[in-house]
Amino acid sequence: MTIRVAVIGAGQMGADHASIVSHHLPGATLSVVCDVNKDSAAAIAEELGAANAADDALEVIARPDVDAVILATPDFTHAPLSIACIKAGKKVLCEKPLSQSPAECLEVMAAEQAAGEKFVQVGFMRRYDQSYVEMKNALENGTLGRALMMHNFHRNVETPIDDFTGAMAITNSAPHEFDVVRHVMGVEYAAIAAYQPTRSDSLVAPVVMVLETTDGRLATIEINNNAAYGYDVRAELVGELGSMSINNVAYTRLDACLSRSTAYDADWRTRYAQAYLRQNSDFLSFVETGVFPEIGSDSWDGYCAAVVAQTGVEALASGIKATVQMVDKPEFYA
Ligand code: ISE
Repeated sequence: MTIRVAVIGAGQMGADHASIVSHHLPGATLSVVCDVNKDSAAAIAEELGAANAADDALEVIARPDVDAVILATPDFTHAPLSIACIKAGKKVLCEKPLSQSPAECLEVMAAEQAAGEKFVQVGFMRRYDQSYVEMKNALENGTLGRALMMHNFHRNVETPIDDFTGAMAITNSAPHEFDVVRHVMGVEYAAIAAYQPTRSDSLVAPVVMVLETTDGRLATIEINNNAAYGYDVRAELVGELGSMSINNVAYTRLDACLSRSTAYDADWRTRYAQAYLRQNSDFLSFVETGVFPEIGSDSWDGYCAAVVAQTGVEALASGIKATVQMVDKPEFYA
């Protein structure tokens, strides 16, 4: 039986997810494209052959011809719409973040626990990128020895929206690293410090964070949303026996005119195209089998990212290292 998928949110990411469902998930059908701007939804639905376009998210979630939902709506809608999916008995792939509010993440967790099963996969797609897969495998097979530190660089060409702030570098961009460092190293965070240099212009300056884990390891994260030169995400995992680095991925090198060069991606959508395919395929399997994907991010992961992001914003504002305070992990998410 084909899985009838509704994509809610017809912006950049919604269009990308709708295209993946339509072209790359053989067991799925793009049933509905929904957006408050119905014209935007209709344009994508027509382009991709979806049967329906709509403008009411709650109505779409309740539709009997919708088996699963992908949420690519504005961040503040993610938690309430995820809860609506849980109550409707529909699995949902929720674009990151689950919420920027830890309290809202706890509400999603409470709804899942009341329903007695997981319904929410959070769209931290970096876990599916081959670079982090290989890094985690190297750690787990003992090649690196015990992990000590992980250094992370996350650079965008320019801020995605005009009124982007240093705090948003922490709440919008850094959650990818907050999640993938936890996933690769198998750690939880105890404290975070955050710093910003001063730019000579009015652009948002980078944010550099140092995170301590509950078991004595460290992570450093640089977020630079105005790197200018290219979309450049790298990392190095340092173990007691060795280290593994993630280089910027370039599938080709140009040798011409007495020079050698490789190109950067313009943004995450092309750099992580394969990771999105893997993530969305895993989500479809989750819908078909009810078995949560082994490397997928669940609502607890969404909560952890929200808590450390909120704490990081506090640390940036105060200039003082802040303690990460989380609820105990429910057995339900063990
Ligand atoms: C954006 O929202 C993403 O999720 C991208 O993966 C990230 O690189 C970018 O910095 C964010 O703004």
